[in-house]
Amino acid sequence: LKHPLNTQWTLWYTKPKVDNTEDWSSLLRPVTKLSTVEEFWGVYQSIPKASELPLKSDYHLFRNDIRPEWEDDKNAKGGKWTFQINDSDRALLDELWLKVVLSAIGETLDENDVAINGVVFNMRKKVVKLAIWTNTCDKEVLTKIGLKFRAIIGAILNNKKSIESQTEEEKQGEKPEHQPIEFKLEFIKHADSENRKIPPFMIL
Ligand code: M7G
Repeated sequence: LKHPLNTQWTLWYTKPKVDNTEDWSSLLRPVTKLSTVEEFWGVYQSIPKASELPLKSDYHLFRNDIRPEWEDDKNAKGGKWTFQINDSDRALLDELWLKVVLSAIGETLDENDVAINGVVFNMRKKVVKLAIWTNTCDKEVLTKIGLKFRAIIGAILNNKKSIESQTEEEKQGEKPEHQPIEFKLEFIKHADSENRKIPPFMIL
């Protein structure tokens, strides 16, 4: 028995640029298409974990034939919610990416199933970026998606923190106190993507 996904998704990979003769479009490649839950897990087991990607490479998982580029018609009027994390904990990075991917293909990010175009993982120097790409800049829609994104990240970061603090506190026989971890999400319109001086359209 196979469990179909709501739509087909395409996994894309951007390989790292080694010299300046290579432009963006020559580095970006579709890897495979996914139509069922079973196909998703099969691919997930057989490709490198997100945390194992080389510097300057990306994973992109996009709905149907939408390209993971600002220029695609379906992306042009939208933008991306982005979260940056400076942490080398591989298990944490993999969990963050997996939960974001599952929420995208499980269609739990957006009540109406229409605003999410894809999700992106960027491996960069000292930082990993996670993004959710939308086809709209409607603030009401974006707020709902942004809050879901926050909840996913918050749950994972706070869980890690409470496990770490438990072991510390246990040694001292004290009850751990729970200060939620602070972090920021920014929404950047694709139309502003090439000009990094423009402030984010929304912050959560
Ligand atoms: P990035 O991966 O979004 O950011 O873009 P970062 O590497 O600074 O963290 C890096 C570069 O890749 C951009 O400056 C562009 O040259 C190219 N690039 C990335 N994206 C997502 C696009 C795109 O959608 N279209 C085009 N034409 N170039 C892109």
